[in-house]
Amino acid sequence: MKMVFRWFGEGNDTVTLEQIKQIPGVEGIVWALHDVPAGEEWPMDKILQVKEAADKAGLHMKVVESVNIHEDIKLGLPSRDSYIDNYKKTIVKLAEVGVKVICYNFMPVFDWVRTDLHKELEDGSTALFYEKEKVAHLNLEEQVQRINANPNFTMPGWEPERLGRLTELFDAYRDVSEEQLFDNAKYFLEAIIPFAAKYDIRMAIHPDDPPWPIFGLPRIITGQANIRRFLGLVDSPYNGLTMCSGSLGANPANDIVAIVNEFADRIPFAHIRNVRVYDNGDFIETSHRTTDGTVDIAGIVNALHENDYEGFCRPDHGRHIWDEQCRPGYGLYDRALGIMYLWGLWDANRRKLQTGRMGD
Ligand code: DNO
Repeated sequence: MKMVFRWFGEGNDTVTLEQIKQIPGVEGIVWALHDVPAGEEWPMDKILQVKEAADKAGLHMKVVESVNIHEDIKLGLPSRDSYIDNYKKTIVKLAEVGVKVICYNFMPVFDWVRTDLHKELEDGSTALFYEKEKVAHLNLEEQVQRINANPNFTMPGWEPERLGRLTELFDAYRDVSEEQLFDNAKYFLEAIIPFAAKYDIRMAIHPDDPPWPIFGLPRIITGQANIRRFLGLVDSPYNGLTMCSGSLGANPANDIVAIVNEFADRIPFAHIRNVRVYDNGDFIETSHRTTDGTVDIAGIVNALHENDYEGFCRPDHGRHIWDEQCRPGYGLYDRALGIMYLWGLWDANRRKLQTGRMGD
């Protein structure tokens, strides 16, 4: 398991590369050019700026999250070919700086969705929260304004230019079924996977978050059967999965240990975090510790270890603790604690394997 840490870039993150470097076992950053709109080719000079900063800090940049997919590709419009061409051009440049994994998603219009970015937990910390009932009545314009209220931070998936076209996008998706979304994904994968293979970059689809349709938009990366179908659309090790325990775990019907066991050799990247799911379907993001949420984090790490997992791993969203002012879900403190918990589980497994006795 190779530990990495998400970094949103100079001036776009409260966490510094120097701080990341001091978290035990972290070898690289998970990065992206967040100011390049989906569908555009990434400029090499900006990629090189990140490289220079990462090199200076002694961190690698092998994992990109995300190269976002233009809506026309997801909608299957004729213009998709030019956006696919741009995607390929970006792949070529990323290969040049040593990128090995591209995490991306195939969610129509929105990336992750929450109703509250700072919901208070019993211990006084705050965390991202999803209230099922509220989503049914959410005023999208208000939510967009709230998310974009801090002009210093762009939130991935909620970029102003994408959200400026909300009505138009909803109209475009009105007649797109899940089946069509799968067809459109296949078209994209057939064009991209052989190309990514040539450049030795593994594509890693991120599950939908939450893993069910919202706002009447279709969502397909929701659970084990659909993941199997997606990975089978183009059956190649380069068509991989970002195993995100928090996204999949929002639906308690998802058996994530089983997902890890079935797709282990197709998982180049893992996002590990916990959520507590309530009886009414609401969920809140908790600390990474297994007993704090409803996701079996220990079981997931055990399963990764049993499968000799050699891919990349990052802690995912953390709570906001110790008065940290940071991007929602992406502070330093709780994610660093999460990493130490993941290392604890991992090392205990390793020791158990070496000695046959846990704790020796
Ligand atoms: C949430 C992230 C997602 C992820 C994208 C991948 O914090 O895990 O935004 O980066 O869905 O494209």
